[in-house]
Amino acid sequence: MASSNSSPAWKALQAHHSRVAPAHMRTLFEEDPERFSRFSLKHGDLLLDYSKNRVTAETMSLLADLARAADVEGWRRRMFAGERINTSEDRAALHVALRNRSGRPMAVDGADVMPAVEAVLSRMRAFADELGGGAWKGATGTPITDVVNIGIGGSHLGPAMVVEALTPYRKPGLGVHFVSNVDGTHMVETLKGLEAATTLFIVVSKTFTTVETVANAKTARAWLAGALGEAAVGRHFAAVTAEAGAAAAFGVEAEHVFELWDWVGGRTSLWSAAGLSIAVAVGMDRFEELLDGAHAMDEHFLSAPLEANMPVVLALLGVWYIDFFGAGCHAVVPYDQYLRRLPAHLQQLDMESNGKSVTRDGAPAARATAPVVFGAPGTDGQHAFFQLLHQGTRLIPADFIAAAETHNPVDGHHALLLANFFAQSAALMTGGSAMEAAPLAPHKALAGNRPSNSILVRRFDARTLGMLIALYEHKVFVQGVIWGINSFDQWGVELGKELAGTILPAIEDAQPARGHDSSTDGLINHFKALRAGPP
Ligand code: G6Q
Repeated sequence: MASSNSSPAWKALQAHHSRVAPAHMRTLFEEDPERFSRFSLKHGDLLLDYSKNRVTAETMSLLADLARAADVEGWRRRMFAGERINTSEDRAALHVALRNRSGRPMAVDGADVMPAVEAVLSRMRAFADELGGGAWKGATGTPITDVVNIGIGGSHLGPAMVVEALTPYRKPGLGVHFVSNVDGTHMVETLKGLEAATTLFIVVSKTFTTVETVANAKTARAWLAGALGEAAVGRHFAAVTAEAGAAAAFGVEAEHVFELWDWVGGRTSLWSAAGLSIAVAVGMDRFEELLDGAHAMDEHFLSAPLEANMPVVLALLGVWYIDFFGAGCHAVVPYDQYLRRLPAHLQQLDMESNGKSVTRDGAPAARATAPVVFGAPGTDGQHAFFQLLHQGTRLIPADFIAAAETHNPVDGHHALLLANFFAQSAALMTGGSAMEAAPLAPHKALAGNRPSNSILVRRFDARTLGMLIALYEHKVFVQGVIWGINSFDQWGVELGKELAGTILPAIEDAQPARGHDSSTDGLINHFKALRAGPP
């Protein structure tokens, strides 16, 4: 049971909040020289410094009480036990099995899923080796040089983010591209410069019904068949899906279909064959290092006490700001160009998982849930939205993420980058009054007391990246538990998938649109008039 607003844990935090909210972090640091070591955690090469938050030891202890009252430990056990915690879809959420490197069985409905997981991993290895080694020949007998991943949402964001993040580990000679948008531009621009004879498409769709993916897959097939003939399709398509029949009907040969299971949610599927493009891009050894890293975070999440549990601590800090300070946003700023797509991945993970206003049992949520997650790489973000972080009227907690080693050590750039990483969180925390006389003084003053977490790793490699992504997955899960919501369904997205289908006939119909609201009819009819050309 999630604790209600009137539960002792919640009330204790409310009372505590009114006492600590006015405190400035600058003072908290002055009062406690040990604050950094008291409020930081380390697991492997990953350090989480959460000392620049508006918390005291008592805050953290009361927040841990809240987690206990919400039975975070029980839900964690249920998730790892493969129970059907995704109640509205009556499914387990067992993505942790995909990176279970412990040798222990993991079961859904009493059946160990690990043999099937291992079997798919070894098929992925064979596929990635064959492609990477040039042994996979297209229909004309030439090796494949380019792979195009077709998928959207969870079947796109994670793999695309990881492939880019692991650019330094890319296999030479093999281009990996991503097409997600139903806007034909995405496919057209991607296919420019590619040769059908040397291109292979991986269609990733758990359902194999997603309109965007099916449309893109059909366009890709037509392009391929147009160049090489229908008979060539089999050598140039693979699929990752829970619906093998639909993939076969599309024309993908059975030996090129990789299985997904209903207990794998889209936004946590990059660890499965949905990450096939990752395995192709960096090789299966690296892919398994990614799994190893995630597994290391899973073990930490399972075993560390709540107070010293990184995902739990991050989750509780988020709840603290969202539900007690009224914060509505959360910024994610990776100080690493290769992690450019991380904010988009975390945006989906967080907002699709916890962007809910009803609890598991269908009652209205008693408190605010997921924040608006946004971000951009540092230092670019500093020149875009940081002004608002420093001086805006809203409190926006931020996560800063950086590595001690760069993959590209050129002319002091990394020191400059890291100097910004350290300086920004410090400035947000301390603030500063301007050495300026009126009237400019108020404009230049930084109030400070703006919270951030800093995550510092040795180097962004596959293992560290796996840890980092799993850290956020579990953070989001814990927050869902505290809010009493099901983090694993996405009915808003499902509904959205159907909406365009009802409009499409009105667009294609020669008659003016009618019967929708007047705005929708008006827009469609104006669109038709524009498309028809000048009157
Ligand atoms: C993720 C969501 C959603 C999904 C896409 C693609 O958790 O469920 O983003 O991944 O809509 O769905 P398919 O994989 O079924 O095409």
